[in-house]
Amino acid sequence: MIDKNSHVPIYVQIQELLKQRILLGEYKVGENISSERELSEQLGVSRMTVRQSITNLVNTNLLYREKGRGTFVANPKREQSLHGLTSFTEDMKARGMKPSNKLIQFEKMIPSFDIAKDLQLEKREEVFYVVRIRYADEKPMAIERTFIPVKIFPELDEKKIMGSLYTLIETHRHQKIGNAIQEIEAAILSKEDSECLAMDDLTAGLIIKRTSFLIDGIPFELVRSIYRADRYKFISEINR
Ligand code: 16G
Repeated sequence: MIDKNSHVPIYVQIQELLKQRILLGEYKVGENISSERELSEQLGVSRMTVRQSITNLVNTNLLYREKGRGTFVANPKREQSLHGLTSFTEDMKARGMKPSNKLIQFEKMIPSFDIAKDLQLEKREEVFYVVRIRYADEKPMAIERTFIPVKIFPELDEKKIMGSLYTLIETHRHQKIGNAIQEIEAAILSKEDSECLAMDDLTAGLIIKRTSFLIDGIPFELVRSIYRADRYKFISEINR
């Protein structure tokens, strides 16, 4: 299996072998792969070399390590295009997955100065503050904390928000969604957020802050979404 006379470095050969095992379903998503010791014995190579190959596969997100538990096959990441202003519900349905939500918090409040400024609100204008965990095929993908000016959707309530916010705005309020400004950054998740997303402590998340506007330029949401970095990646086409 491993050709020590080959010009292909041994660690690369091991990587290819492990990739092959994943591809053939010998190692399944979420499954613990053989330990470094087992692999080094099986392949007749040093543990150091095995470790290097595994580290490379962890770095390319094909595998992930859990402290004290071993090395597992990672879930392929969902891709989200950075083109087009789509909703979570639309994105998941487009991938043939079933979206669902868990409502963690729903309240009416006076926002902080910064939030009011982003949403172009007058002093003491109220917002709905909504915290939802968003699932795809029952797996937690993201936590979203959304501020929606009450004047945009006064009749919003805990029941209505269980569906898609964008559908509510477009079909129930008959308002057209126009554009959004989005910022993306990486961060280590708080303990609370990693628990909500069923992740270990100290794992990375992708934080997306989006301010979205109706077609007439009025802001209708300010959202801070935290996506699981191991399940999500964003792609964009760039032209020169
Ligand atoms: C997406 C948006 C979020 C929006 C939500 C509406 C990102 C980063 N964020 O998650 O801003 O509020 O979709 O989804 O894509 P919904 O219509 O399914 O409620």
